[in-house]
Amino acid sequence: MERRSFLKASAALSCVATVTGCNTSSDDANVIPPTPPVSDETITWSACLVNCGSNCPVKVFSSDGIITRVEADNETTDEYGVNHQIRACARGRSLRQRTYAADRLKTPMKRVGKRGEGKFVPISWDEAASTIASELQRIANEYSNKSILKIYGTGAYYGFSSSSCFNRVLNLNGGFLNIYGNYSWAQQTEAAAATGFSSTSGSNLLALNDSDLFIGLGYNPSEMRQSGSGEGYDFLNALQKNNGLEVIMIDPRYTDSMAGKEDNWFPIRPGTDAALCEGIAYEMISSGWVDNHSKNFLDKFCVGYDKESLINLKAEFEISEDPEKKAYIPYINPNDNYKDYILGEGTFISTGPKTPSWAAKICGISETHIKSIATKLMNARAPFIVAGAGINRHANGEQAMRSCYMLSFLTGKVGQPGVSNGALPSQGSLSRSGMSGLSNPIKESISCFTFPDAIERGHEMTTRKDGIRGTADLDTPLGADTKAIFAINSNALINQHSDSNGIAKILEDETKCELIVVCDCWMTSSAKFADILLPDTSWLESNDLVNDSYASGIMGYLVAMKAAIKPLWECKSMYDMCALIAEKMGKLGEYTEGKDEAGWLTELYEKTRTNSNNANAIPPLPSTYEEAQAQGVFRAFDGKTVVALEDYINGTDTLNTPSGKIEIFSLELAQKGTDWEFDSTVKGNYITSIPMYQATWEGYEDSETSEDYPFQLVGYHTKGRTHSSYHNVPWLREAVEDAVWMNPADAYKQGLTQGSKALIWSQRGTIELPVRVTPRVAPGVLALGQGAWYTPDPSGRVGPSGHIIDIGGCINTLTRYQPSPLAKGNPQHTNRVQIASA
Ligand SMILES: Nc1nc2c(c(=O)[nH]1)N[C@H]1C(S)=C(S)[C@@H](COP(=O)(O)OP(=O)(O)OC[C@H]3O[C@@H](n4cnc5c(=O)[nH]c(N)nc54)[C@H](O)[C@@H]3O)O[C@H]1N2
Ligand SMILES: Nc1nc2c(c(=O)[nH]1)N[C@H]1C(S)=C(S)[C@@H](COP(=O)(O)OP(=O)(O)OC[C@H]3O[C@@H](n4cnc5c(=O)[nH]c(N)nc54)[C@H](O)[C@@H]3O)O[C@H]1N2
Ligand code: SF4
Ligand SMILES: [Mo]
Repeated sequence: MERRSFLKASAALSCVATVTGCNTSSDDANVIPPTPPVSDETITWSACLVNCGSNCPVKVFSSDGIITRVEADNETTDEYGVNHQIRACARGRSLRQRTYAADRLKTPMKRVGKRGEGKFVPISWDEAASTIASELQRIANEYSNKSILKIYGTGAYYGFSSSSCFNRVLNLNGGFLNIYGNYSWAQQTEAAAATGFSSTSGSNLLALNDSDLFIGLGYNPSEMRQSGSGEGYDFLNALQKNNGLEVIMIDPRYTDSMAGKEDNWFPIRPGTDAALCEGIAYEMISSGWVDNHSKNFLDKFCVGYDKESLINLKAEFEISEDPEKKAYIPYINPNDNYKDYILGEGTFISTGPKTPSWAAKICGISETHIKSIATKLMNARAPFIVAGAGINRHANGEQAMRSCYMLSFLTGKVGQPGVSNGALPSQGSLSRSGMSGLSNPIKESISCFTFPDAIERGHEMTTRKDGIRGTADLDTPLGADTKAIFAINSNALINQHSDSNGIAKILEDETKCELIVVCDCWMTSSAKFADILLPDTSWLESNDLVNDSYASGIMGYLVAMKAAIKPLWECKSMYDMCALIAEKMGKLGEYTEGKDEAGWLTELYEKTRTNSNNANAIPPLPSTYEEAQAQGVFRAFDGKTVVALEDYINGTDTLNTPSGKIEIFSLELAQKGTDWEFDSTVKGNYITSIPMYQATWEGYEDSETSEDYPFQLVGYHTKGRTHSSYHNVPWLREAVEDAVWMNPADAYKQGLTQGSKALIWSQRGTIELPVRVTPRVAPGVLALGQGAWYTPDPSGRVGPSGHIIDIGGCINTLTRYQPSPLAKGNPQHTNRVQIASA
């Protein structure tokens, strides 16, 4: 079929004028054009740019302007560690179906119905750009530039043409409110920084070769880092290589990272890892083992293990000339030390000793097992511990991560071969030059998760109450409500944020946020809330230079992407659409700096090519971008073993904490815990200076919700999607079932059978999904892959929560919007729910 006639055919099949009623499921496959003869196929390199931590290259076959098939990288070799293949997972391989999906956004559109209703009419690019430019100017003048917010969005890890394009436009308009943190690691970033390192600075997985014990808490690389060069493959190879390694996994679910590769799986209740770690710590401390084996390490490299260390620190700060150190003195309370807390001594007498029997009642792992984990840890020559980010995405995520980190420090072996510090494993990466987003005159920032508060009461938000950064002092208000939102490759407006029903209600009120611009490729749940919808080109229609992204395991690489096909329909690249907006603002020259997209790419390629970091890692890149596109992929497996905190321990590096040591007692947390204000009606909403198990709202021990909502619901990152991305690909919906996992004992009690439809509800909403009865989930816990698309039943059916049932099965219909105490991050794995047959 010719390209023209294909376009006609697909326009007829899809709903261009209004998208209401567009079906995004089974008949999407019909839109894929028939495969032309193979003989005239051309091959170009592209990449899958979702936020899974990798940017896998893919080979795109096309013919006569139509993509015929997509293959994973099959160049080089599959021998691990020799610049091996970077094979795309099932998602990357389904890109053809995703590119031609019926719900692709085809033209710019403006809303005609109520906000969120999903009724739009097509408009010209000229109208879209003029409206955005004039609205931006109006909102900045009428309110403030701080009223303009670009929310968190990670759907496309483009090289040069991603977030910087919109940043340039917004900065040319006088700036916008910044965001800090992310939905991935908010709590652990703060937890690790307060302790003295970065949350991604663990030993790399090559170091696992020198280890004899691996403990993974909430660590599932086989599912969340699926790239052929990714962390999951590194992990698998490390396990295969090291026969003497014992593997202990702690997770409410029996994950793909286990599947027979573990020696022991201990199913844990969500949100209770800190209790488990304290039970283990009790064994290590009360037996005298720590005193005999690790005391020197704890004294020399850490503060806060015992009272003496804090008395000494206080004395040191008192004689110091450094005003910053002096300022911390009032916050140092030597009674708040870890050892006394664990043993239930000193001021902690009323909290009791944190014995394995105490811990077992909370975390659900038996006393015997807790003792046996402690014994193994004490006996290990080189223990390698990783606390995954599943633990951080909880109401008590900050302190839960700090509690897990403690296990490594108690062994006193951090810095030695084969040992890690509990943080996520370090990864390799190649550098790629990017386009500047220009500078933003606005200095204030909010935690990305708190955008609903910024809409409702931004004017009064402060550091003390809301963790605002960049204001003059703790009580200076932000001073502006959010009036314009840009959701750029983001589904966090509705789908990926918590309490989707709650945020929908806030957004529906046009007097609050006055402008919502969404730039996406598909009609997602967030796109339905746009006032102006901008259709982006997809990756396979793009020229770009990308690197391996931020968590691609030990391999680093560059992909010189080449568009396989022309932009479909009226889609435009972000660079070009932002140029139109800049032109309407009268700032085209400042936006382009005299270059078109190809000109920028040439320049950025040249900078990347001559970057000395890359020059050391890969053979010289070809001199022109066109030549680079012909080769496609440039890879560099860095076989160097990395050991966490090695440089600090051997004295060649310092730490960034106020004490310069690993802070078991965090001075920064002591200060914030005292000075910040917390809503005391929210259970567990406080900050402590030492890691302590925190019972929280909707946690295992929450008696307020346990009767009506007897199950804990934990979300996870499923291989069927990357967040909400790829949800609309029928092949993937067939390959990975969307169902709520339930333990057979629970299913029997609730009268639910395999595959039966169930309603699951919380205080905030109801979803409908099939049940997967499986011993792969702990009793009392339900598990659900996050990212399915929020879809209130068009028939208006109301569920037991009193809300319209979400037939899309989006977990965020159930989650609570309650920023965590320190990071003000997303606690999306903390939920209490009820379930019954639909
Ligand atoms: N309950 C719960 N919620 C969660 C999580 C959880 O574990 N549980 N995880 C959280 C985490 S860790 C994260 S990182 C966030 C992620 O949340 P988001 O950043 O929203 O990520 P995605 O859903 O992958 O993608 C966002 C959007 O990008 C669009 N997109 C994809 N490709 C392109 C493109 O080429 N151009 C444009 N313009 N758009 C494109 C997609 O269609 C999608 O609408 O979700 C968070 N939400
Ligand atoms: N396939 C796929 N891969 C992805 C993504 C995706 O959506 N799909 N998203 C990417 C992104 S942006 C991110 S941030 C990462 C997320 O990566 P992670 O944050 O590591 O992913 P999760 O699946 O949320 O959590 C990991 C494991 O922790 C477990 N867990 C949850 N709560 C607890 C707890 O309280 N205690 C213990 N011990 N375990 C717990 C979960 O069951 C899960 O098996 O994944 C990335 N990779
Ligand atoms: S989803 Fe991740 S692992 Fe899969 S192809 Fe895309 S980048 Fe690679
Ligand atoms: Mo994430």
